[in-house]
Amino acid sequence: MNLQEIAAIMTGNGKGILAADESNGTCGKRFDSVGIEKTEENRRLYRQTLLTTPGLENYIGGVILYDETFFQKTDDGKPFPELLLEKGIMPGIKVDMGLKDLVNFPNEKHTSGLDGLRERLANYVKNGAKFAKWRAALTITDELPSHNAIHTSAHELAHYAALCQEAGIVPIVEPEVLINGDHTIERSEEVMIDVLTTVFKELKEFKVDLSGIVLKPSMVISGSECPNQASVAEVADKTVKVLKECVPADVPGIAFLSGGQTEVQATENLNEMNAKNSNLPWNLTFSYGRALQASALKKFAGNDIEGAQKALLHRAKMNSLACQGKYSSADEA
Ligand code: 5MM
Repeated sequence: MNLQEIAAIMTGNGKGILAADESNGTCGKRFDSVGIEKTEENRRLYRQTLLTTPGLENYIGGVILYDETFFQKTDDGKPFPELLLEKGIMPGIKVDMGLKDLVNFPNEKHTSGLDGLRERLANYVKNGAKFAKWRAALTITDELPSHNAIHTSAHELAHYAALCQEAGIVPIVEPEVLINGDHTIERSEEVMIDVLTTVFKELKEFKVDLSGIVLKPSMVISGSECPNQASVAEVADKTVKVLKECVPADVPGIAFLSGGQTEVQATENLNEMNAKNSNLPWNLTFSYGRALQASALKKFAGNDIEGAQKALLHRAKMNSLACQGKYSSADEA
């Protein structure tokens, strides 16, 4: 499979991506919130529940895994990447090694993990990975993000993306602009334009083939503490406007992160974008973690495996409808 074929499976035909790549630390926070003990076996059982959901392949074209999960197996001994490939779902791997403090820039981070990445990618490819993911995270205040934080994050993303393509797999390029803070949607728009412009400049510098990447951005949205929350229509209009301005048409797919939005909010915003814009050059879809898993995790915590799978399948279906602009709140019933 070439890069374009992989990206089409991940983001085309009304399908999106399940982000199940929480590192052990982040997964631990999620487990704490519902009272599940943080053990390797519980993480395996939870991920097994998600990945063996009957019918998942109707709505999900790719699943992002974390290193530990990538090498785990089902109860009957099948490696998770193999299970996904059999369903026609692309297995992916988070390859960044997390956020670190950016020297001389208090309260800002950059992403670690470039050292040895070429060798790590070769091993993941040998074990079935078809795509990878790398997340940068930028904080909004009146002054931040700094020019240097944006530039450093974009440069690291582009270097990673070039290494993925060299290894024959699709890079998900994830420059997250965090929702935390009391900023307005206008400030979010301004920052997003700066971030995406810089990311595409750096991707060009690294000679990355844009037809073989998937962009995973945040939506243009009000800060979580902003007293005047923008409406669904405003989020959709501003997000699509910024993407049209910054993202070249060669990019095959844009798969949003949910970034702290509720399950329904993330679906409504995505639906509005697709319902109002029929001729976009890229597939506009989802790569949600919390907004696909929140209800499923609660059911799993209550030992209701079937309920967890039903909840995941429901959210995946709602978001698949949203990719096509066909979702309505009546579908939630
Ligand atoms: C922003 O987080 C990504 C998307 O998840 P949400 O839709 O919940 O925002 C997600 O893929 C994230 O990158 C992974 O969960 C890994 O996070 P950590 O914190 O473990 O690196």
